[in-house]
Amino acid sequence: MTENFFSLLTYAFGRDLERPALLISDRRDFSYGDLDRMSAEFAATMMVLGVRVDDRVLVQVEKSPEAVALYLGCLRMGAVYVPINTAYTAAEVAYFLEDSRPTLFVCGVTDEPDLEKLADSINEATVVRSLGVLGEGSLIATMDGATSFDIAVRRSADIAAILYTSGTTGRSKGAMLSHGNLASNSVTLVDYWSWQDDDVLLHALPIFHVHGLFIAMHCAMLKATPMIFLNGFDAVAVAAQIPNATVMMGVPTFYTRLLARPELDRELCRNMRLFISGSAPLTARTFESWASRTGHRILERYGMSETMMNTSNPLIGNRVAGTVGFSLPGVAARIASESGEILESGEVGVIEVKGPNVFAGYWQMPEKTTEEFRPDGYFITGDLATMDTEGRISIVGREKDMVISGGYNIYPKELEVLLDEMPEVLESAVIGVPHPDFGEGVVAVVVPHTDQVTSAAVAEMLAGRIARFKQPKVVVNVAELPRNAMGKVQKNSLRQQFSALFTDTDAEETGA
Ligand code: MLC
Ligand code: AMP
Repeated sequence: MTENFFSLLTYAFGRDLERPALLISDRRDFSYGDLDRMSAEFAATMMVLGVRVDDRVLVQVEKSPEAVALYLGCLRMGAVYVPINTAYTAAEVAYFLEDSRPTLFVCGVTDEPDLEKLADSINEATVVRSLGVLGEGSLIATMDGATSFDIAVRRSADIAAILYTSGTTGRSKGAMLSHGNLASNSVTLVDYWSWQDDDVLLHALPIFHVHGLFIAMHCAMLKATPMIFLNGFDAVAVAAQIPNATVMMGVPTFYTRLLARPELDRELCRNMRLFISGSAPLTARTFESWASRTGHRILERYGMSETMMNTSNPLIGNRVAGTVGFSLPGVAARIASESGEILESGEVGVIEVKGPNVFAGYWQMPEKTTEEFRPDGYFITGDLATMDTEGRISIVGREKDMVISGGYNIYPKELEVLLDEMPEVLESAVIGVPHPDFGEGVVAVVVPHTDQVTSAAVAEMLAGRIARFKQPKVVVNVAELPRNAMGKVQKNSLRQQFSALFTDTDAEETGA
């Protein structure tokens, strides 16, 4: 018997292959039978291209039914799916090619020739194909029409996907998620959120992170229920689809942007059963405004690439603003000090988790993996939290130096290294401060050698080197960076100093 996660999915699809899976406004609907057939076709095609069990397939493609089927095809044939953000530049892609050593790299249509050269310079053995319907020689154009493909035998511990999550020292780490991880977390969530046979999921998230790829899609797929599949988040389009849906999952920015829409009210949400938020903190203000406008209390949950979901507010029972609820069934969570001492309820410490959802380790980084696990198997998340006497968890901060902007993680170190290379910069510190749209906005605080460092100069230096969403929204010049007695930059003090930068409209860009 196989423990391939895909066999659980096909079992669900098989109950009615005619059921709509993906509802797309400008294309035909795709049924679960279509996804099943297309995944077999992709698997057969990848096999011809040389992909074998355990080989990595690096994927940087726009959201589409074909992209979903490609993911399923990888599961089906036992290849390891490695999705990356479509906003990454070629310079960033080079790292993922180098690190994951894929047998196949599937990219967008337009960038194929450039990326083929890039891949070739890194590893000649990597085959590059665009996914596109258009490109000659694209993956779809070379499909051989196979409609069946035996599901590869996989054990629960075998790796199904690698999700890159940036490292605090700049190098991205690939979190290896097993078939067992995917299966346990999705089965738990379908049950915990009581997924219904007649649920319709409003899906406007990207599908290269765990939120959109695993949490949202797996819940819908395990019950073979439809997804309204939107390519990107547009508040007008999402609001227009709310009456057709029963569940929505989103990052807090989705909710704040929807609150700005005048049509958002109880009537618009009349068919909704559940609004779920995660990937970044949902403020109590957004929670309360949403409740009063729509009558729905948003269910906040907490997770990460390494673990998928760890905790959730209850479906039935009190959803408390500013908390992420209780550890999910089968997941153990505790709050510990830096040295690993387990703390009393109410004390602030790092959340540590253990369970069948917790990843197998970082791809080719055994030391890093060992560092982030306790000897008794708990994974150290790096998130600071308290737990009350009932087990309810509230996240209060992060031990890791990381900014979460619109649900994307940005690692200051990655930017600081580049800023410090600028001849006009003496030193820099990158921080996140409250931002009305993105939750946190990236600010580069720089100490110039002589002349002020302008936003334009920073933008020019970063162009093509890192994705635009990571780039500072504001550059601030200061005479010196605050340091403690050990000489370490005090980012808390900078965060405090510039806390009103995006909320105070009179703030000057370089006027610190
Ligand atoms: C886009 N931009 C951002 C940004 N997204 N800037 C900062 N932070 C972001 N998150 C910038 C672009 O670079 C561009 O800048 C401009 O905004 C317009 O780009 P866009 O693509 O049109 O933006 P928009 O569609 O408005 O995107 C915003 C968003 C999107 C919030 C809808 O970022 C998004 O879908 N976020 C979800 C991320 C997510 O899925 N996270 C899950 C991680 S999993 P310029 O300068 O070029 O104009 C995880 C685990 C868990 O964390 O628990 O779930
Ligand atoms: P990623 O590495 O992209 O998977 O991001 C995971 C990180 O997102 C976690 O470690 C948390 O810091 C953050 N996160 C996810 N959900 C929440 C939440 N509900 N509240 C606060 N932070 C969250």
